Amino acid sequence: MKVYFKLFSLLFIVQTRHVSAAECGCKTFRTCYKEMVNALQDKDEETCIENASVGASTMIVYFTALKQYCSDVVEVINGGVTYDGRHLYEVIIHSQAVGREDEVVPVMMLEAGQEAGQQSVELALFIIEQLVACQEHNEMIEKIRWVILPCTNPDGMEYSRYDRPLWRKNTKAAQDGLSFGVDVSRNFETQWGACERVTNGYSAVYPGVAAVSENETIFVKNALLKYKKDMKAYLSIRRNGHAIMYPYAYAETGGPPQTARIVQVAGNIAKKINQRGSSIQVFLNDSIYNVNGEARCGHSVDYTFDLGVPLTFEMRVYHGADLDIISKFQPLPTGYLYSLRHSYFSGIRELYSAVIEELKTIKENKIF
Ligand SMILES: *[C@@H]1O[C@H](CO)[C@@H](O)[C@H](O)[C@H]1NC(C)=O
Ligand SMILES: *[C@@H]1O[C@H](CO)[C@@H](O)[C@H](O)[C@H]1NC(C)=O
Ligand SMILES: CC(=O)N[C@H]1CO[C@H](CO)[C@@H](O)[C@@H]1O
Repeated sequence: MKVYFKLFSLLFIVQTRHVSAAECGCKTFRTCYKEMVNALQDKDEETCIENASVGASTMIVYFTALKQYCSDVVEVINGGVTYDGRHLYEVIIHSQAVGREDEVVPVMMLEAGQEAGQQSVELALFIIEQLVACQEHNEMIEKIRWVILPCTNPDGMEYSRYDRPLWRKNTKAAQDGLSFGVDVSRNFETQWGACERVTNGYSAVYPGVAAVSENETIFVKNALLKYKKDMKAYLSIRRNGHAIMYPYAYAETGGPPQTARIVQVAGNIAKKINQRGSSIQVFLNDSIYNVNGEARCGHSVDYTFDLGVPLTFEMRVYHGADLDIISKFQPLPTGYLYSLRHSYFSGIRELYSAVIEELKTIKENKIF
């Protein structure tokens, strides 16, 4: 059995320095977060998550600290275990509005890292930081219960981090003991068998022996089923690209009425991200099928859409290989990744606004 545990000290050692609120990109720190940052700093740990090198042990340190200091607004659940024994985390962020304890709180789920790599996981951790650390986003966590699955393929992430940057599967050994890895992003049950069958376990897009055969898939599916009743939006964040994409992945979309709304919201998100004008490329909005130019089966966004969640998207972030090529020819502007990260967060805020707007419309229609 292959074991890819490499527990280096992954958090950079930094010199003790005074942390001002602006440092983690917040206008005002929440009190619990300020205390947490000061405590981490005393232990010479990196204090803003976006400065740390993202790995499985970064998450252990970060979530342990969040649980200890900010349990009023954050809950962290170990929702499963991977083949190599890594935790699959579910992070729930919500602040109870005083006097409204009985209200049903709508859920937005963000999920990252199915296709390995660190970039999407890094963005998910940054979003967690923004929601928990920044007082100015308080309304976002009062009105919505955020369920964030920040790293849904940690074995693949660690393997891609050290050995094979382009690796995109998990690392589970096949029955024959020779090949290993299943493409989690093609392992969901919606249309799992409808694409041309890949049976070669060495293929980078091997979808597994059956739908939902992987612990990672089971973990995401269980979370979706647990929250689907109140879930208004689902976003699957992946590396390699710069786009917001809507269903279907396995076929060109027809015109069910919800789809018009999805297309509209995707356009609004793209507009927000493009408005920041920070990117070297245009942030695209289109269907998953159109962007890929071919069918992708067993996709979690299609699965979630078919569960009845009204707004479901795949979001591609940080350009991937494109950025490597571009940066060979021209130096990236300073602070490029910083502003990109913040522009992606403005896209998340746009999705939040769309959900809130929809809830208002529903309420008004009930009254009249
Ligand atoms: C899958 O998860 C279960 C329980 O969470 C665990 O007991 C089992 O070892 C995991 N399977 C693999 C292949 O790691
Ligand atoms: C969204 O995508 C369509 C084409 O798919 C494009 O015409 C439109 O300009 C895009 N919207 C934004 C805001 O980028
Ligand atoms: C030490 C270091 O690199 N700190 C940076 C951490 O990230 C923030 C932005 O989120 C920067 O402002 C800091 O300079």
